[in-house]
Amino acid sequence: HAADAHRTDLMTITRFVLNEQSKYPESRGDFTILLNHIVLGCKFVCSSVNKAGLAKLIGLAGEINIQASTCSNECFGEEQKKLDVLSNEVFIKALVSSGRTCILVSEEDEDAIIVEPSKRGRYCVVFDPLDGSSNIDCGVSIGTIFGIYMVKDDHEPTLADVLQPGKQMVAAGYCMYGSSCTLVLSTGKGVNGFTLDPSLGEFILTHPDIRIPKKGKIYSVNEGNAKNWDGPTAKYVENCKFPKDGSPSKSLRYIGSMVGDVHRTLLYGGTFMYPADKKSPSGKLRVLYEVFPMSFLMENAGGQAFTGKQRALDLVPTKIHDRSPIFLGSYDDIEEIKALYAAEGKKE
Ligand code: P6P
Repeated sequence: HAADAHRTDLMTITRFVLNEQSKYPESRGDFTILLNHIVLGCKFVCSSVNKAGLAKLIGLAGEINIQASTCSNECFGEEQKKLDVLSNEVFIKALVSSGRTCILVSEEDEDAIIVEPSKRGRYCVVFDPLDGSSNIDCGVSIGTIFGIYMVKDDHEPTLADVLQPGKQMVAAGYCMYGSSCTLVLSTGKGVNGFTLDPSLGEFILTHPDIRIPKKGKIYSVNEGNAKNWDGPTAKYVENCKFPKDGSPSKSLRYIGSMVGDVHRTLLYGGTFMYPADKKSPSGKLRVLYEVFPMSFLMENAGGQAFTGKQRALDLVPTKIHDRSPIFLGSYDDIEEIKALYAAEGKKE
């Protein structure tokens, strides 16, 4: 009954990672415990995001949570926390309580969080708890993005432990809150996608061994910044619209939510770009918890990630909220972009 196997042989994300980790005899299950706490955070955010629309509808989200007069006093004045603030608190609490982290960097917090000694472990987690949250009200997919570094020993944690090139990450992933809740993860050996089955409260393997098409028919960039682009970016986008070799034009798809744009690029192929421009010479996206995790996934799916100057994962961040330009996606498409930048470099 092979056809029924998937119905009875439930490959949950925990089981999947346990299987992967069991290949390392020295593994003590710490990573699996850490991941389970990240998964808990994602389940919470998924349920809150789904309710946010409803809460907005019945007038709860974002305003003072005024209950019917029958409600006792403590209901009045309860401010509905913004979803990204709430998500951040949930992830920080989940990660600290895992007892497997020593440093946390969140898009929501100016400073890194050094975990108290009694709760410390060997992992540093960098994350954006709710990337694209400005899109919640219009129902566009948003997501949590995370990257994981491992420290070698239990020295007093410092920022140096997280100001590491992305190639040092041991794992990275995102959870997309859209029509379904999909968690895409890589631990350095390929990329796998899991979809939350709300009836089970489990993430089930639905996209085993994701491989990005070698070449794509889609480009994804905010064309509204075109007047500020540098030469190579402008040339690449021009080639997408008016191919010199007479091939069909590419389609433009851009929803302005990185997780949604990257997830489509990973599954369908093509490129996602947030280039540098005259206004923002380092681009807009953050190195640690947007550029590195998505670049890590792309390379593990057979794609590439380029900053305009170098392989994205080779970048060494100097500050925890550094930004970088990013071009990521299908291997051959990124090769074209690299060639345009190389040709520009030769002119200078
Ligand atoms: P722009 C969302 O605010 C975000 O950080 C990413 O999720 C998204 O890719 C990007 O900014 C969109 O930026 O300038 O095109 O609106």
